Amino acid sequence: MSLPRIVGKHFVAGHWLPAGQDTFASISPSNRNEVIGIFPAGTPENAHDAVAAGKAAFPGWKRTSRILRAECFDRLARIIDRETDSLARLMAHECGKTLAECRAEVIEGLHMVQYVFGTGRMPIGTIVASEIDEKDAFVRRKPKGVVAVITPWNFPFAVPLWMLGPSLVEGNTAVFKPSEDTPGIGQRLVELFVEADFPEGTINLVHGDGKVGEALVRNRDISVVLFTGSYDVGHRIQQLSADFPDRIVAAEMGSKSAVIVCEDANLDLGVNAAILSAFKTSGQRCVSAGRILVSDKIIDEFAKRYASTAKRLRVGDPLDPLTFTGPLINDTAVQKVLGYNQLAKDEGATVLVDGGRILDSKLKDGNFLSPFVYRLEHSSHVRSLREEAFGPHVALIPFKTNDDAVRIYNDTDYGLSMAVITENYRTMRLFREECEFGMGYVNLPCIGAEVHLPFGGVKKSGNGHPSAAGLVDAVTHKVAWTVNHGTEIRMAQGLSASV
Ligand code: UN1
Repeated sequence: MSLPRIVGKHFVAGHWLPAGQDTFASISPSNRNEVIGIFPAGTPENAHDAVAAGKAAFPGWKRTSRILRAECFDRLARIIDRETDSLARLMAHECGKTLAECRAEVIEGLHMVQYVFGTGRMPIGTIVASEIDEKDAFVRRKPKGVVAVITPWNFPFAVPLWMLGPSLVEGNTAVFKPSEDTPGIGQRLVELFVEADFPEGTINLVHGDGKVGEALVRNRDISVVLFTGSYDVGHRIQQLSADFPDRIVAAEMGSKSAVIVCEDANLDLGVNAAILSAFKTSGQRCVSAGRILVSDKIIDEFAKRYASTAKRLRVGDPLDPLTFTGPLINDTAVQKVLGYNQLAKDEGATVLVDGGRILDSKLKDGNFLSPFVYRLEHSSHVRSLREEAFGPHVALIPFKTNDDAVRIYNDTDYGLSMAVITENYRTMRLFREECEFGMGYVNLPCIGAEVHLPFGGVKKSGNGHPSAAGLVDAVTHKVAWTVNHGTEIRMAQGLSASV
């Protein structure tokens, strides 16, 4: 059943602005005949107005008691809880993730809101010692100003909340630009902020593509850019931001995450973890595994079981409770994955499951792809083992020793997520210490992070703190505050105070 069409609007300084001439449509990835809504294509002027609104609201919001700021999030939590089902349904229609996954995502967003509310009455700085006994020294945090929140389609509700939550509770204001593939759920989220009574100008929304994103990034009144998305866009944001000396860019970009299945692995658990890592969300999580490294002692048996499980995964309608995974987000994504499937073949892969477009009559109007699984020896110049396909495309790569597995794992430009399947604590520790990653898992898939943990990677995956609770450091400026309780000046480092 389709949903009523959304009338898209920007939200600036507490007002919903009707669309002008230039609009774009949000189309369901399950059925290209289903229009979710029509949205205004943001202009540089819209971006400018939204930043100006955030700037105007900043002084008042910053001075509002932290506890009152946090209480807005308590109201928001109750509204999200009430709306869980309708949000999940809209999300499933708009981004094609299964209803169960969409519910989990709404709950993940809710967890962030609850976490942020909880921090309202928690300590917000530290008291440190001074060399001089009459001096008290404090580390305090100040909000940085207006934060640009630029988010992807694949977590259109939770990722914005990971960013907006810590930003706003710390006293910043925000301009939010949702992905142009999921503007409907982005707008719905802002409606909930409005209902929760966040003051005018504290949260602003502009719709549109890279043009409006770039206008935000070029605006000197933006103090922080929080970004999750592709490496190319993230890198462009970093380059443009180099012109602003005190701007922080926290970027979470690509990955070629992996599961490492060791010789001693519990095979059932290993197969399950590797299937979830590669194919949940059709491989479209930033943490999805594009590589399964498997000990050469067990790879034959592992590959047999893995391929037979991958073949029986149900790809289909996200609203059908029996579906394991839904479509890809759009045709560009489909073409990219098909290109990597072909590349793997050209690079000498042994194809174990030859996935591709699903053309059966019920799914032909959507972007449905079945899993593609192949086996290939590691070698540094093999592109399909290094580059991100962002879809249901996964390599099984044999390794001889655990040290080889470390070397193979690290041999990409990325470093986001890693899971190791082993019963041996020394093995586990080796991978923890030697692999380059942001999120590490043992006997689990390499997806499924929780909001109170840091989230972000290294190398071309970004700079480690764009999303989830660890973000507080990116959206605040730490200040040292030192007070003398003596009646005369005494200096640290033995520095003379006599004049
Ligand atoms: C993302 O893929 O962009 O760790 C975020 C996970 C989710 C978040 C993924 N909690 O799989």
